Amino acid sequence: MALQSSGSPSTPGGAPAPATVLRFPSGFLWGAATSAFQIEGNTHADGRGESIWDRFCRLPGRVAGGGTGEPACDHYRRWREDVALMARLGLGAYRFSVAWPRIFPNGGAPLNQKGLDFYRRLVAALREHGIVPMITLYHWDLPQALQERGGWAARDTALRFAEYAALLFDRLGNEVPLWATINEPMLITYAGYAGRTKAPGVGRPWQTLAVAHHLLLAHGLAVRAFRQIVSQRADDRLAPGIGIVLNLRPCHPASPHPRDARAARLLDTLTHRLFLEPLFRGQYPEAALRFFRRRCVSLPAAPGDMAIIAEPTDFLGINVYVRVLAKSDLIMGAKQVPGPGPKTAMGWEIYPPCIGEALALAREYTSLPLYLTENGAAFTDRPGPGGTIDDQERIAYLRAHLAEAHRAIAAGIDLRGYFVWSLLDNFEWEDGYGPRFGLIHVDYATQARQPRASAHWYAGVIAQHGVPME
Ligand code: IFM
Repeated sequence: MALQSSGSPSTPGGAPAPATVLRFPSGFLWGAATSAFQIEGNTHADGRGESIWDRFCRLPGRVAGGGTGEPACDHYRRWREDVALMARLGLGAYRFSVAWPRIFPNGGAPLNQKGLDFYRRLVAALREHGIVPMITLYHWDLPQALQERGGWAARDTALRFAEYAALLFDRLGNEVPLWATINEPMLITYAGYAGRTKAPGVGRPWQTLAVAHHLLLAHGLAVRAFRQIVSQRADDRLAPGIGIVLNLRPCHPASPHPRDARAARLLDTLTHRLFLEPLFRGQYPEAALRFFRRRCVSLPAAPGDMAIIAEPTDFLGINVYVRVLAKSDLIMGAKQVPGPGPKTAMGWEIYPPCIGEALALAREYTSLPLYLTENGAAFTDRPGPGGTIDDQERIAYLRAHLAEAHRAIAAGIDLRGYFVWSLLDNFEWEDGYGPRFGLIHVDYATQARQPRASAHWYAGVIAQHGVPME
C-alpha cells in the first residue's frame, strides 16, 4: 500500500525538527463540502420554489437569531469567485448539493431550466479547474409542495425523488462522477419529523419508521435509475459511482453500569443500524423494530421494497464529527450526554478516534470504498491584525482527525477521500449564522471571503498529499 510517513522528529544540533508527514495513498481525494440551502441564498431567483427550510425559518423561534436562507453566502451569484478560491486551495474534489426546488419548484415536472443551468455552469467550471464534482441530490431542502402532501412520511415523495434524480443523471451524468443520494437520513428522520429541531419540524414520532423507510426507498430507486442512465458512461478521472451519506456518531456508554451499556447499544441501533442494515443486508434490525412496535410506530414497507433499498452501490459516504455518550433513560431507553473532553463551538466533544470507530462500524456492513464526506469543526475565531484569521484550533482538529483517517487506512480500511466541512462559513440550520465551520471566513454583510489559516494549512496538505504532524 502506498502509505508512508516521512520526516523525523529528531533535532540534531538543535535545528528545528522537520515535520513528520503522514502520506496518503495516491488517488486519495482531498475535498471540501457545502450544501445548497446553507450557501446559495437567492431563494427567489430564477424560479426557485419554496423549500421546507424556507418555511421552517419563518416559524417564530425555530432558528437562532431569526436566520433564514438569505443571504447565506450569496453563492448562487458568487459561484465563480468560490470556484476560484477552491482552485487556489488546490482542491481535488468539491461536494455540493443540488436544490431540488430549483430544478422542480413544485417537486415534480415541469423542469425549471434556469435552475438546472446554474448547476451545469458550476460543474463545468469545476471540471475546467480539474476539481471532481460530487453531487448530493438531497441535503434537506424538500420542495414545500411535497411537504404539503406528507413529505417524507408519504411514499409518493420517494417516487418524486427518483424522477428528480433521473433528470439530473440524464443532464449531468456525463460530467459528474460521484453522486450521493441522501445526506444523513438519520437527522431528517429524528430531528425533522419525530422531533421539531430541523425542517419540517413537525414533531410526529409515530412517523419515524415511515420517514426512514421512504428516505431509504428514495435512495434505492435513485440507484436503480442511475444504473439505467449513467452506469455505462466512463468519466476521464473516476469511474461514475453512487452511494448514500450517513452520519455516524460512535456511541459509548456514559458509565460502566450495564444499564448505560444497554443504552449505548440502543442508541447505536436506532441511529446507525436502522439505516445500515436495510442498505447492506436488506432488513431492518429486529431490536429497532421491537422498540418501535412497543411505541405503536408502524413500518409501511411494501413487497419488494427491501430489495430496492439494498440495491448495490459503489461507495458509502460517512459524515463524522463526534462520539456520543449514552445514558439509560426511563422513557426513551437512552439519552445522549456530552463527553468530558474539550468541545467545539457546537458543544461537540473533540474526540478524534471517532473517525476510526465510525469507519470500523461502516466496515462491519460493507467492504465498498468509503469517503469521509464531512468532517470539521466550528470555532469562535475572529479576524486578527492585518485581517488574518489564525484558527489554530481548527488546524489541530483537522490534523488529529486526518491522522486517525491515516491510521485506519494503514489498518486496511479502503478510504478514498476526505471532505472538510465546510468550504465556507454558512447557514448552520437551526443554529443560524452563529457557528462558523468554514476554511474560508464569510462576512455576511459584505460577502467578503477571507481564507483562514486552516485554509492555507489544508492547501499545504493537498500540495504534499499528506498531513504534517508537527
Ligand atoms: O452543517 C451540517 C451539514 O449540513 C450536515 N452535517 C453536519 C454539518 C454540521 O452540523
